[in-house]
Amino acid sequence: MKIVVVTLFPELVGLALEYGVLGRAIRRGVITVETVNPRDFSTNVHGTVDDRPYGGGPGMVLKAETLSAAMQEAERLAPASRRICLAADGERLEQSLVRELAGLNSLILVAGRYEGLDERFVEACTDQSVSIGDVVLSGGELPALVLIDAVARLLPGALGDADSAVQESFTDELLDWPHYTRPEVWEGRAVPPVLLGGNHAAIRRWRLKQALGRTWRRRPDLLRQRKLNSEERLLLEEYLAEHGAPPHGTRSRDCEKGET
Ligand code: 9D3
Repeated sequence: MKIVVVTLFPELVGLALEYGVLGRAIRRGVITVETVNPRDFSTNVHGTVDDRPYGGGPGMVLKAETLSAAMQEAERLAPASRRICLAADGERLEQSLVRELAGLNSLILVAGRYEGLDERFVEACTDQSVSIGDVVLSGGELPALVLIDAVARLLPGALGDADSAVQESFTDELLDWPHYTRPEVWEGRAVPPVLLGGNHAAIRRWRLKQALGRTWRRRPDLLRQRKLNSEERLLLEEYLAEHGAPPHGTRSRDCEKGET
């Protein structure tokens, strides 16, 4: 997959792409990432890329002309790409969109800065606006990297043999179970004995129970979207019996979210 990032901070984007799974995917040629800097397409000697908002108010707006010139260069590098704006007011990034994007040959990602991009550029030159969630950041570069990371790990050849993008189906759409490694006791805290026994059926049941219980407690919205089979209902009941009533302040919130 070919990815072009339109950004005023190409070094920031480049640095994050050297590490971990993403770095290896790039070194292996699973993905290529290039950057285009709107600053290089400024029409005046000062390298101006932004200007004050019409109608007044705080902050600056990235100019449509320089963005569109940068976009032309990006489209020359990666023709016929999905063009995605990283913007605080975009649709929320979710794994379903990540899977869709992982099926494409190329992406152009536009990272905004300041108050945002001139809306006419967004309308005329991009296909989609994406946000990584309801949190206020100072620009689109980190969200662009989040998106690249999520997409890259789904591409064939990106993960090592030790990793796997294919989750066991029974824990799909649930939070993870807790993990432990040596020593068996750390600062008086023991590893759950079932994990030491080598009874693989019991370990599987324990992990599924933990995953269900944690999801019920922390993300009831996820459980509501997912049907539980009879084993899962039983395990969740066991979890709730074993862990007692939720702590003060959380039970009523869970109920408000529609849980029983
Ligand atoms: C009216 C309030 N504005 C500033 C407080 C809105 C605003 C403008 C620009 C908020 C954030 C930004 C910069 N953020 C992004 O460019 C961004 C972003 C984000 O802030 N949160 C989650 N996802 C993204 S993707 C791009």
